[in-house]
Amino acid sequence: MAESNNGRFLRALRRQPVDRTPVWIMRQAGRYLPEYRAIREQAGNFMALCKTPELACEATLQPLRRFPLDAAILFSDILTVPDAMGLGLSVVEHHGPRFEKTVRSAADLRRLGRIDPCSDLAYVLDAVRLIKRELDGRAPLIGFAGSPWTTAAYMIEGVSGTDFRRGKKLLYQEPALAGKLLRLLADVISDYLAAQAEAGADAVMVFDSWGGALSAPMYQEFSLRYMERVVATLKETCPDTPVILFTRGGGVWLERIAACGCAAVGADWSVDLGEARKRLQGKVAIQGNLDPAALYSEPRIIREQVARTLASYGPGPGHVFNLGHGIQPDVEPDHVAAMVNAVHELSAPYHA
Ligand code: 1CP
Repeated sequence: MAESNNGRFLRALRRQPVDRTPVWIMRQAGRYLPEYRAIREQAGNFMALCKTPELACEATLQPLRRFPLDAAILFSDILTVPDAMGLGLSVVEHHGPRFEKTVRSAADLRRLGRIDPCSDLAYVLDAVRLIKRELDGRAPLIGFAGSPWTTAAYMIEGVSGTDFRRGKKLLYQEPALAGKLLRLLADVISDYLAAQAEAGADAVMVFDSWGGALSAPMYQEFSLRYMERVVATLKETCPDTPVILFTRGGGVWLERIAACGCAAVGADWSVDLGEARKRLQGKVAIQGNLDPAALYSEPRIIREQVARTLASYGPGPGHVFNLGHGIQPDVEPDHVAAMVNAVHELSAPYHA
């Protein structure tokens, strides 16, 4: 019997048998959808969209109305955390996110403190509760946050579109200060993810989008170590909520990431899923990893690319299909439909 779209994703994260490989898309809500552009305009700006639970709920549900996705992801941003810590975020069209204040010195750090997500990020938790009510069990909901390092990198830099030179410089020049900031963020992010789980998120994902910018020892010391702390805390506060860790550019470190105690690791497009599966020996589920650029090709080719990705993982449970990173804003929605349908149609034999 076909499973409901509700069970497949969570079962796959637990490496339990499924009827088809579940699929969702990083950044599935967003600018490639005309209906997203419409509500963004209605909200006036990106932060207003995030801070209005009804609109955040609508943005979350939009991709699920178009495509038979196996999970919804909360519409929000990783940068709401530093915003709530007082840095003042704005997202300017065509320029990306920007903070009014940055954190580059001990004095800057002293001005920051632990926040209470239940009050300081209440709008996110209200959105989670509203989305859960609207989903009404049709699909599970993924909550998320940035990793401590990725969040810190934006707080130090203040703007995006850089190579995070300032953040990396701080790690080398003032490792103790960086450590204090990362410890604070690990605590804040643990509280925040636990609050999302408490409000109804069925799984949580940590986006370490800039972990791959670090050298191997720096990654261990300044990124992985603090993600490990987040996972360990969540194991105590919400032991039934699976955690997905995704380091973009982290393919070489998959074993170490998996050893953190997470349920699943995200793989970017540079990873061969079959090899990753051998390396990880069934200890965790794997999420990924079609190249987002593959969605620029015509639907026939997209189907072939999906077939290849499924074949590289091979038969059996433990795979959550996704892109290797976020979807690009200029992708045709029809091409997304071709990918999602191909995953459902072509994956059944791998679970027979
Ligand atoms: O409408 C707009 O112009 C704003 C574009 C936008 C969107 C749609 C931003 C600003 N954030 C989002 C939503 C978002 N961000 C989601 C929504 C849920 C979904 O996936 O559907 C999620 C999960 C994120 C997470 C996020 N924000 C990450 C981690 C994932 C990744 O792509 O690596 C990062 C790095 C950010 C920062 C950020 N926020 C926005 C932009 C354009 C960026 C990237 C900036 C950069 O390139 O450095």
